[in-house]
Order: sequence, then C-alpha cells, then structure tokens
Amino acid sequence: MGYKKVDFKTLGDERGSLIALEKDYNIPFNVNRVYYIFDTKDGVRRGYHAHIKLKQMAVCVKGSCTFVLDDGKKREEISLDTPNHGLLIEGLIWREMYGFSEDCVLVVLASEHYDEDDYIRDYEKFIKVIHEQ
Ligand code: T46
Repeated sequence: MGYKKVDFKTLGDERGSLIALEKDYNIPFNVNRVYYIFDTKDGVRRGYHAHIKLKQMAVCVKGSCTFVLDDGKKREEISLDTPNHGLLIEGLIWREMYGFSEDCVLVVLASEHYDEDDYIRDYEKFIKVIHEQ
C-alpha cells in the first residue's frame, strides 16, 4: 500500500500521558532526521510531492491536519488529530497536507537526511515513475 495509519500505545498514569517512538518497536526504520511543521497559516496546502527513497512517520502531537495520499491509482485522505496516531509513509506516494488547525504541530520522523534529489515535485513525473516501476 505504501502508507498506513498506526496506533501508538499510550503510557499513562495520574501525572498524564507519554508515548515513546522507538526503532523496531513502532518505527520501522532508522531515524536520521526529525522536523516539525507548525504556525501553518489558514488555508495553506503543503506537500505536493513524492519521495523516491525516504520513509517517514508523521504524528500530529498537537491539533489536527489532513493528508491526501495518492499512489498513482487512487487518492485517499487520512486525518491526524491525536498524538497516539501516526501516519507511516514508505512507498512512492504523492502527498499533500491541508486543514491545519491553528495549534497544529506536525512532527515527522524521517529515515534519511534532507535531500532535495529524493523529491519528485511534479505530478506528471510522479505518474511516469510509477508506470516505470
Ligand atoms: C514531506 C512532508 C510531509 C529543509 O531544509 N530540511 C528539511 O528537513 C525539510 C523537511 C525541509 N527543508 C526546507 C525545504 C524547503 O525550502 O524547508 C522548506 C520547506 O519544505 P517543503 O516545502 O518540502 O515542506 P512541505 O511541508 O511541503 O513537505 C514536508 C517535507 O519536505 C516532506 O518530506 O513528506 O513535509
């Protein structure tokens, strides 16, 4: 499929909640980079790209946003609105993000260092690469 929504176990006690993200437990790749998207302006839509090699786990640790995921055959939307859900994207998937709440903090764990050459930012090129696979 190339992507899936995952549930994280919430560890909690009377003090509050805690979620641990740990390689080979709930993160199926080496984490080489973490970035977060926040203060997103009203009406903004981001993404518009696919990755060739990169694996990522996206978690809305605060607020909410929606991912559009496109594998070249169908489009699906997945909303993230709780810190105990993650979106794992592993394959050649076109993604767009929108509907960011004002308080949204989207944390993304990534398998590789930032590399612009890993991005396909043109949708027609993305479809071509899919068909070449
Ligand atoms: C993705 C979605 C979910 C860096 O310099 N280092 C980084 O690690 C990242 C992620 C970005 N940048 C620079 C590149 C651009 O000049 O920050 C600027 C904004 O990045 P971009 O326009 O790619 O942001 P989004 O929100 O469209 O996409 C990001 C990730 O880039 C992408 O990998 O899957 O979030």
